Amino acid sequence: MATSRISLTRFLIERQRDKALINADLRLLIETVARACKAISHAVNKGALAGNLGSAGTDNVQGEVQKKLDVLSNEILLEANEWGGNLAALASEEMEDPHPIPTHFPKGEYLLLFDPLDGSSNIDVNVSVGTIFSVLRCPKAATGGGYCEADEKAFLQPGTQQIAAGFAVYGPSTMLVLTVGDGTHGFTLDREMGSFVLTHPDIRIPEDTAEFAINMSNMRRWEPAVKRYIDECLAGKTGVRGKDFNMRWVASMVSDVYRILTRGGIFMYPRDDKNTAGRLRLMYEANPMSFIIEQAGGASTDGNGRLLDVKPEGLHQRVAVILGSKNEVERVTSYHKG
Ligand code: AFP
Repeated sequence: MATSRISLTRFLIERQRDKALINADLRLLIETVARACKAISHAVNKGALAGNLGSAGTDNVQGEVQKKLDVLSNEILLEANEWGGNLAALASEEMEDPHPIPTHFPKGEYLLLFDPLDGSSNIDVNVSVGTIFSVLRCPKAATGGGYCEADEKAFLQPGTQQIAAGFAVYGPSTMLVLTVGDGTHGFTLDREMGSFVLTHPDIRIPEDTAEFAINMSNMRRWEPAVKRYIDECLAGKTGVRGKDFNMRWVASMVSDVYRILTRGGIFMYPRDDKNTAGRLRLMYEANPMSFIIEQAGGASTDGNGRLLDVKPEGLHQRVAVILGSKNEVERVTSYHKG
């Protein structure tokens, strides 16, 4: 690997040593999650060869059919993060309750939340999927009061309290996108070296776009503000926007968000009369993605206000998500207010 290339480890060491942005425990946490994502990437890439496709024959707490890789990815993340002494508890889309650190391991001040395999309905059709994670601090530890218990209320903090967030996308290349609060940075997995290499430092999202991402099959259910915005995009040059728009919908949030980070765009999963609270999960999908998007100069709202300000009431609560290029998100917000 060319010496000019910066590995994830060097990136984190520099933020620990030079910027005091993170401490050793958080560095270990991020490196451990990244290592788990390498293992998940390997399992995803093996696919049918390892008998990893298809359903596990079980449902998760959301009542959704679990894929074999959902269960495997969750197990990989649990096993990787139990022993480090840096976590008080973990929470996952695939588990109803928080997972305590086994008593034979030391605990730490951090809380890790994750969607182990986002977009899993795409696995069997060989479309990119990914892993999303979010890091909070124990409420008591934040006030020096020691480590919290593995109960739901310790996790119920607004997205503004996140210490770090990231996602992996298992695509043509495996990418890790990360923020620790000083911008958003992209790393590419070098499979020969087995390490993530900094290839997209300081990602900035264009403030304008001509590309939207939404599941159009829900159109009849949308709120008027969303309907107005999409109708104007579809009218293109002939309408008030005066330019034509393109549409993308991968149905893997990690892929749509990564595209928006690289070339701009707006991602919308609004509430509707079927998904009355929205479809995406606040704590381990919307919050980490919103932190990443804001750190890259974009914006994220639930239609009423800044998404990161939403006060959580439940670990698996759903939320409406509109995020991406700042000027477009602000336009949709103004339509909601109007
Ligand atoms: P799955 O993990 O169940 O496939 O859901 C993926 C997701 O949470 C998010 O990644 C997509 O953007 C969204 O749901 C796709 O939803 P639709 O299947 O309704 O388009």
